[in-house]
Amino acid sequence: MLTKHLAQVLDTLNMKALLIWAVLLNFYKLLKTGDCTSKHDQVLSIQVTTHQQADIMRNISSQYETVLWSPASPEHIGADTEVHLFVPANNLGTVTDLLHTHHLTHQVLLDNTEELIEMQTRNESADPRSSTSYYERYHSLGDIYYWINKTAQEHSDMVKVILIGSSYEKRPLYVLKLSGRQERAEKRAMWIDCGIHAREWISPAFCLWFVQYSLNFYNQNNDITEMLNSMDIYVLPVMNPDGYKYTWTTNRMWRKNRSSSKESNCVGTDLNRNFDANWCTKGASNRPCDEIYCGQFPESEPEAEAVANFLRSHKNSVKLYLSIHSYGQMLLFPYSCSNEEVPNHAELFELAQEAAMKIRRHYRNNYKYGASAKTIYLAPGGSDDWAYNLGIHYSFTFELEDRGRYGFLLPPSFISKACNEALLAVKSIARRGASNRPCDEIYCGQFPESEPEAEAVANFLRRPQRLGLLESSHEAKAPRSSKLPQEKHCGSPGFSIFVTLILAVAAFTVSFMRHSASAFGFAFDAALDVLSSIIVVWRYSNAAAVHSAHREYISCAILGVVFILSSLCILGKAIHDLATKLLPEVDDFLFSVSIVSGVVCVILSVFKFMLGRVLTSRALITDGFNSLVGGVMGFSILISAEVFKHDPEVWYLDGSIGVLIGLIILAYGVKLLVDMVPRVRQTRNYERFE
Ligand code: 9B3
Ligand code: ZN
Ligand code: ZN
Repeated sequence: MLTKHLAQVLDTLNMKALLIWAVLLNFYKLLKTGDCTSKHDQVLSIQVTTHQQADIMRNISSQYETVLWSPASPEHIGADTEVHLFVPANNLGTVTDLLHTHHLTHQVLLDNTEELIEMQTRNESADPRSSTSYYERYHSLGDIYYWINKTAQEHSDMVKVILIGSSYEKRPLYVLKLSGRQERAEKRAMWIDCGIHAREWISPAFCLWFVQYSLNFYNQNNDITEMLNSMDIYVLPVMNPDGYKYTWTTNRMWRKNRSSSKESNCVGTDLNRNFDANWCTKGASNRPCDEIYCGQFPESEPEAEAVANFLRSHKNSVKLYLSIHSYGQMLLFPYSCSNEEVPNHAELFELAQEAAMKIRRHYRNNYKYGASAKTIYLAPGGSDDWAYNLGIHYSFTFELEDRGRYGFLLPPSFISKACNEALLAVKSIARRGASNRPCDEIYCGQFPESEPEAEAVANFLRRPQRLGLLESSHEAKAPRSSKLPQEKHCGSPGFSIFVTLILAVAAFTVSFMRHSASAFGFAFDAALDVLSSIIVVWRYSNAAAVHSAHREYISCAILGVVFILSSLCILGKAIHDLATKLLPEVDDFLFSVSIVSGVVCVILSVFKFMLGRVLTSRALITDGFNSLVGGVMGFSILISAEVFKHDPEVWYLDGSIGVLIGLIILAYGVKLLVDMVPRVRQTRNYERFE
């Protein structure tokens, strides 16, 4: 006995020692990474204030083996520039010493970029518990080609694949053409390209996100449906496949394409300096080793040439050009290549402003906007300027998230937010840009959130991107997650579940005490309500799930089954009561219970209907219907008891209402199943592609 105790005490002591040891070890690590002798590659943020410092910074970034993240080229470094510089571990000491001697203050933006990179390339699909969808991960070039094929096959009615050319290393350049099922004469078109710059991984991720969202929500969501019915959308997911591949295999920081020539040992041309818009003037470089090398002549690069050829041959239909880049959070429009204002500057400014405002309102995120030359830097040869001069007078370049916190190494957990906010901007610009007049018959999508009250409710629901039920394991894996903006957990679905649960218990008690068919039906329905609320919480459990048509359909199908089951119970009980000629007993207690539950259920149902309408979610509307039925049942008890009091002949009202409601629920459940089962089958491959 004593020895056992002793052993226990010793064990605890051991544990304590171990704990202290571990704490000390971590402390040591912390101290070590705090100074500049990190063994890891880092990204530094350096504040340049004087012209002298700018000179020094330009020298450092060009003479040492570093990669300039921001600005794109040393020549854009001036006094008052915040420079983001990637420094490999072996150069870190030298570079930071230089910074110190020249009184350049710096901050470590990212330590251990290797780990971040590893996190981005990890194939999570192997983990079945992973709750992230295909679209919340980054994908290799091979995966993306596979996805293009698969998407076109599964949506052959809406998607066509067009081969517009090939890259320098002879990889195909595929464009997805999305069109609604409505034929309209003289259709306008929108062009979106992603992945001009290899290291900007969020850009191709956005193109994939955009395509899946459009296909899933066609005929589900008014603005997407209108957008696709009124115009064809050409999506080039990866404009620079060679460079993109290179960032996966060799150098994550690569920007240009992979072309080479005999004149130089350096590889790559900046595709966004290779277009014929003041080509290779100030803001581009004619040195092949530079990051903003403009190439040998305009459209010398096969990737730029292919895009230019395609747009030239479609310039009558394409009214809107969008090019997706990162990072910096900006909505830019021409010109980049000159300080001149374009003729419709005011209109483009307004469009960008409105889009930025929506992002701020919906996602609490700030995007800068304006003409490129004044907003970032003077840069000639860009695709947006060229497209503008071709006659596409709605031409934009988006710089997606973030503003430098992770830069090009934006963790996968940020993909959904970055894409959703950009999608909002695309929808906003497309709605007005597609027609010259603010609102004409060709396209004036009636946006579901035009009513401010509805929008406020939607924001409320959208804000907590993870409601907690499916809290994903990968969030824990993400480093520095403590510094991520914390999303508040939303108590409202939980509250709804709690309230209905109490009502259900109360109603069950009442129904057995008072032998009321309606009370029994109500009780069952309240229980059902709890279940359906849980299903709806699951449906919206994370940002990607919000856009998952598959989840929507599964939720509805499960609700259908639940509806059928409960309708059978309600019918059974009601018919039994009618057959045995059960008389409703009446007293104050019964009255108050029915009033309270009826009112609560009706309020809940109104709330759910409103949300469901705003989010165009059938699952939510169904859930609202469910609550409404609960409310009706509550009042039914009240009414039938009241009627019975005045006219004892009418004893069957409660039972009859029970039968009626049972039949309605049954019909609704069957309809849900009939509608949803084929759709669940259709969409089941969406989220697990590989
Ligand atoms: C550059 C140009 Cl040339 C343009 N027309 N629009 C935007 C930019 C900025 C991007 C670039 O290519 O440097 C930022 Se990644
Ligand atoms: Zn870019
Ligand atoms: Zn909205």
